[in-house]
Amino acid sequence: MKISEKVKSQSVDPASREILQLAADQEIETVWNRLEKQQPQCGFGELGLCCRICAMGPCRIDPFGEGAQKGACGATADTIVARHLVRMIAGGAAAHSDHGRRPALLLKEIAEGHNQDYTIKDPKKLKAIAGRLGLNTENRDIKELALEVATIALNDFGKQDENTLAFVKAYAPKKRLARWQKIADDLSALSEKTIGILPRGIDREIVDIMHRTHFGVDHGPLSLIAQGVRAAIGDGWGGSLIATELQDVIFGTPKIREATANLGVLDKEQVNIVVHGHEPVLSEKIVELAATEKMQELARAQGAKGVNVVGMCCTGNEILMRHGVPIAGNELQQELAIITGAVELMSVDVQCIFPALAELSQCFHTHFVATSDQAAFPGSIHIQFEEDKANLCAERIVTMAVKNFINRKPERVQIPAFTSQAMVGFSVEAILEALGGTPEPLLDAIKSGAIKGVVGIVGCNNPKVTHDYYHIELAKALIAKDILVIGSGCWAIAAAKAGLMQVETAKDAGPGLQQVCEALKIPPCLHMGSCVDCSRMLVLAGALADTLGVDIDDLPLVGSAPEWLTEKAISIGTFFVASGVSVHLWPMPPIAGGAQVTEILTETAEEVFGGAFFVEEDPLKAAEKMAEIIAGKRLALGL
Ligand code: CUV
Ligand code: SF4
Repeated sequence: MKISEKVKSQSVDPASREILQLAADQEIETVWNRLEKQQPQCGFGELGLCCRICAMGPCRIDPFGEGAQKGACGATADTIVARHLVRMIAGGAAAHSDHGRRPALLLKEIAEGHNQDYTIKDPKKLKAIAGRLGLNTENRDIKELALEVATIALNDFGKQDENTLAFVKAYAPKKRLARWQKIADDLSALSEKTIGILPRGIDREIVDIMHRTHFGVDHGPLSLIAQGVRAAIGDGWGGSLIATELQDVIFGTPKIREATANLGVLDKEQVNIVVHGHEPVLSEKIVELAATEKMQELARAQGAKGVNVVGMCCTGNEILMRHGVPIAGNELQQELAIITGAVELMSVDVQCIFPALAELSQCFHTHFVATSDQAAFPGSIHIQFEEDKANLCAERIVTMAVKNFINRKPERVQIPAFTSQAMVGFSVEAILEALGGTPEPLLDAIKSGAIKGVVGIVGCNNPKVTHDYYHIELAKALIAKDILVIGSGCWAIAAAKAGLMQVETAKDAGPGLQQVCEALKIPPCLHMGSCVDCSRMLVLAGALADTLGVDIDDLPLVGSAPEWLTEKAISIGTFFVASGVSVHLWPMPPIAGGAQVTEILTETAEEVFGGAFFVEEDPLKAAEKMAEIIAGKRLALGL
């Protein structure tokens, strides 16, 4: 198939290119076409200079200094930019944390015997969490312990006292906790206004943002950003971490395993079900039910060879990490999967799901099934998921997919013949196990310089930039510099598809990293999971810091979101920076209209937290800059 230059500029992924070309030839609309129709996009919005917070607005600030320099209420450019930014953090923290609430509620239901469809698959992890929280774990009934852990987690969401979240206290390194308190004290003294950094309640910090960004409340850029940081810490070390930890308890902690990635995992001869979204609660059940003899038999009765469940985006990452379920693609491949004509059913829950999928699926035989009470998609089929009837719901969905097989139009089926093998499942527990039980070997490799440092890459695709190009080029440039790359979300899927998660890829790493990878039989890029699993990276960083007796910002670590798109990515970037890890972003976030906000994020943050944001388009230059940051940290550590 001949691929046009235009399609080549849209994606570097060969499977995606094939389907994009097919879509172009058949005039099937995708996100790229719709984004094109949005051009030129609003310059005020791009700079963050548009405010719609009250009905005197929308107000805009003239970035050239000629027209209006204040909103009708008198809000300055920096106020408007900061308010908008922290509302993005609130959105991201809310999405992650509300996700975390689910496994917390489910664990409570299981512990109390109210849910028979789920069990506690990893009691060892439950004990480890309970131990961190300071609970007595000796000779305890597992359900009793589960109830205590779930109660503490749920309390962290809704508690009203001024104390720091129990999970933050239990997981963040001691030095960082003390630092956050000191930062709050210093900033309060400096501004003569109380400023808090340590989160009190996961939900509360998000509500606090919505309150203080309401018309006529907080107008101080620093004060606003500090609250953004507080909510982001409540996300990373709170909501996201609770999601990860309790999902591990209920579904099992990921172990290292082999899996397959890219659209080629769709099977011409089987019923294909794509699970897309974020929460594993239902997708786990779909995987389980699809594998039953009853469903496989039903599939054979329809003329299919069986039922093939594959993942997409972060719910895909969840079942990939825990069961090695193949992953069909990342965010920009959600439409492409349907355009292959081989998907009988796509089941979605929450987050990162294009509403366009409803109309698109109607052009094919695909059933597009929404399942969450929080997420409606006009034009979809809604099958309401309820946790206490999980098996029934999953069976309904799988049956519906199987029965749809006869409606497939073979002449419309085009499955790209591209797949890659990937070694996945690098939870902190799995990494430590690969290292022989302690972080010492990794620290030794860092000390000796075999590994110069670690970069965590996260997040998203964005059709404003060539799909997967930044993810892959950045990772390749880093491993060549002996920098170990870890990561999650859509980056991890991009890396898996590009073959970067194979032990053999170590040959493309620098000599030091190559040797370490070959000795440990691990790839130079490690898949740590979904977006909420960014908390795994925090936990790993905390373990390294505590073992060395230093703070996280002393370590040679950098973060990046090179194709970021969602508000969640902004929250992730913020909790990395707050934890002392500098973060690279591309594309440019909507802050350039606020000089003071930009300075706080790119300079002041460095002094305060030991990490700051930086923006760079060129992945090679970004890798250079990361290597510089790492070299600086190594020097300061005396390495
Ligand atoms: Ni949660 S948040 S586009 S699926 S990583 Fe992918 Fe990952 Fe960003 Fe969404
Ligand atoms: Fe305009 Fe102020 Fe209202 Fe924003 S809050 S829309 S700047 S008047």
